[in-house]
Amino acid sequence: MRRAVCPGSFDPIHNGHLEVIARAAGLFDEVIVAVSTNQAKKYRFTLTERLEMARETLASLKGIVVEPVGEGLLAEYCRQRGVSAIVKGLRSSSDFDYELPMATMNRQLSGVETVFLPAEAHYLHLSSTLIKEVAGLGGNVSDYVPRSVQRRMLAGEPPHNQ
Ligand code: COD
Repeated sequence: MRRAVCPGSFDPIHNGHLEVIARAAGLFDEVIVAVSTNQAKKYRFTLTERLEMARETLASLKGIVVEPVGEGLLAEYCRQRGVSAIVKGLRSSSDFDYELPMATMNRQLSGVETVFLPAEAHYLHLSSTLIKEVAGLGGNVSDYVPRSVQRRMLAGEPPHNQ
């Protein structure tokens, strides 16, 4: 079985993420959507909420598993789970500059390859940060996030640390 991982904070998951995950599912037998937690980061949504939003949104797609990933090395997680590829979406050359050293390090650490998928043009500008800013200022983000995310954003909960 060829298994890949799509890692991210997904705070929250948005249509740019979903598009890349769906394309990854067409390339691999199983795709793990690995929702990360980093104590140094301040999240808008709890880990439980980020997992729920991803699971609710991806429930209808076959071959996709959503699970939390701890603070350790992603390369080690891939080795333990028999993951042969990390799939990342690329929006820009700055994404590439940021991702390339990590891809090389991950391959050297555990042999896992990184597969880069060019972001869909319609979602090139999307980031979780921008979506939170627009929604926080009262803008309509319904074209950019799935319903389960929109619902939670409208509920307007305060920031969390986890
Ligand atoms: N279109 C397409 N793809 C997109 C878009 C978009 N509009 N926006 C984001 N993406 C993709 C990117 O590939 C991104 O990597 C991924 O979605 C997740 O995005 P975010 O913002 O949810 O995730 P980040 O950047 O907060 O997550 C960072 C990781 C957890 C992936 C990263 O920190 C990591 O790999 N950590 C593991 C720790 C580790 O092993 N460190 C050593 C590295 S060598």
